[in-house]
Amino acid sequence: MATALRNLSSYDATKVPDASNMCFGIVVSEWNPEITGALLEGAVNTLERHGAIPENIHVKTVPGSFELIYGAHQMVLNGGYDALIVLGSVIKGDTPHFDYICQGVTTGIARLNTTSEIPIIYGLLTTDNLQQALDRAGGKLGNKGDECAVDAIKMAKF
Ligand code: DLZ
Repeated sequence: MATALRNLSSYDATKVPDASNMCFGIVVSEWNPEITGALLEGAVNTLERHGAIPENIHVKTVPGSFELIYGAHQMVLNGGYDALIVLGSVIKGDTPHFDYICQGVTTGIARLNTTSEIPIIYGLLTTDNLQQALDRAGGKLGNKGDECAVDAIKMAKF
């Protein structure tokens, strides 16, 4: 379903497990910081809304979305997490770089999900322009960070 048909911050709260005993790691990219900062804020607020305590939400930053793979892998190796979330924003430019980064991150995180014992939630916005990213980072289509937090709680309980 296209995101345009669905608000990323809308969900049935009665279907979200209690997160008060869960520990989460979040890896966030520094590229497009107005977007990734909003994604992070949404994710943290939503985790806390469902009971996660701030001490059990560990945030690490990486320079760009491509580094989300390494960052998530290191957090898996560190251990102690029930679920991880990666957050990034890749905005299409004039060269094929966009496609390589998106493909690389998607493949890397997908692979980590099959080799790790914890779920890694994919919060990478891949948009044609800044406005589409703003729309999905707390704008008219909600916040992808909220959606990732809900998915992280559900998958931690899985
Ligand atoms: C190089 C690059 C470009 C062009 N665009 C983005 C982007 O829109 N979003 C993002 O998160 N990162 C971008 N990067 C940086 C790469 O993800 C990566 O950090 C560098 O290629 C170094 O590995």
